[in-house]
Amino acid sequence: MSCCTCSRAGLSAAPPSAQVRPEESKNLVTIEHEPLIGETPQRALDSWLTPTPLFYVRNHFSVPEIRCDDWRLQIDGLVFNSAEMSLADIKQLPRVAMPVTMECAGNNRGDLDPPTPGNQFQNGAVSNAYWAGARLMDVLTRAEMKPGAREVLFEGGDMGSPEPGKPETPYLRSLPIDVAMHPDTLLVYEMNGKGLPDEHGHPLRLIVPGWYGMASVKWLKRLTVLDCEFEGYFQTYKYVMDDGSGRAAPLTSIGIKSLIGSPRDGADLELGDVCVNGLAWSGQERIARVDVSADGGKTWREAEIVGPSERYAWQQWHHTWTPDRPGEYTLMSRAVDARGSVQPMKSRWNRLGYMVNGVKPVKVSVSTSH
Ligand SMILES: Nc1nc2c(c(=O)[nH]1)N[C@H]1C(S)=C(S)[C@@H](COP(=O)(O)O)O[C@H]1N2
Ligand SMILES: [Mo]
Repeated sequence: MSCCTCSRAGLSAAPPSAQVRPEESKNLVTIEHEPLIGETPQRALDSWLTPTPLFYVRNHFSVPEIRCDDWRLQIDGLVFNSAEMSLADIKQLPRVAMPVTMECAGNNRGDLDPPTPGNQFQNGAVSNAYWAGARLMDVLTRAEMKPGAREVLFEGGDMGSPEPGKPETPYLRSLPIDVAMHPDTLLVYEMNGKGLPDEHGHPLRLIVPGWYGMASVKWLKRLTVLDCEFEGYFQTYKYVMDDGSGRAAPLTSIGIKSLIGSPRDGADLELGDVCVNGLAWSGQERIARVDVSADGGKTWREAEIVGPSERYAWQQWHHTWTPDRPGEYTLMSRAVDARGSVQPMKSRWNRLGYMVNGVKPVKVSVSTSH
């Protein structure tokens, strides 16, 4: 088997300093300027760590102006020790660092048929970074939750009216206690080895590994321990799978998914070895296998798993495909995770356009070289 050197060239197993290649130090693919919503450009998806300036941004409101010196994290609700912590207090807690892939629940919404309202994301509302901070668990343990605690509510420092006619609200989301107390749920102050940039939640954000991005509240201001299930705009009305049957289930963990980074859809290729490569991820599970089809899903070949394998980060893969004659081909990739979950061939259509994780075809044409 011939070896694809192209996919290996982009690999870097040595975090945390993300490498920004000069030709990539451009911009996000902007969907909205204010509040800022931007996708990672397709060309950055061949790098395991997403360079910080190209990490997708999804803001519901304007980025709040926060001065580090004045900033405090307020901890209250059903706890014995209400407290205010400074950034220095949080940095004194044991430091944890890990790579985590974050995906917006609306990633690939633009592929749904019939279309659904909302940002028409293509592939790029997903990125991978090295995050560092303290365990939320350590903060909650110091606060000592009272019996009856059920959820922790997180308040962001941003606010506004989420849609015309709705009252102003901060960005608010809650987590069940067991998720909040999980040792991998982090309060992070560093991204790819540097302080958090303003648009990614400076000075402190939550990272809930394996969950869709909406759970990872930015610009954290307040944690409140609750004895009930929180209801709110971003918890109850958005980020729920609503298939029209009347039962809308809240989104939690990222659905298994893969994408082909190269070749691109519509590419003109020459007969010979073709390097097919891409990424696969599945919330909290490692990717066990990725299969590739060059005939629209009739037959599949196992791709080679390459690069770092980390629990919460996407997995790079590649496959050398040698078409035996010129023509039009439909390439597909399909991932399987360590628990045996298989990426669905088709996404489950839902009213708000979330969890679009179906197999995504890439059409290419192959001609003889001249
Ligand atoms: N405070 C606050 N936190 C937030 C959001 C927001 O608008 N405000 N957006 C959420 C959504 S929907 C996603 S997908 C991620 C995006 O994080 P990023 O902009 O750092 O990529 O942040 C989440 N946390
Ligand atoms: Mo999102």
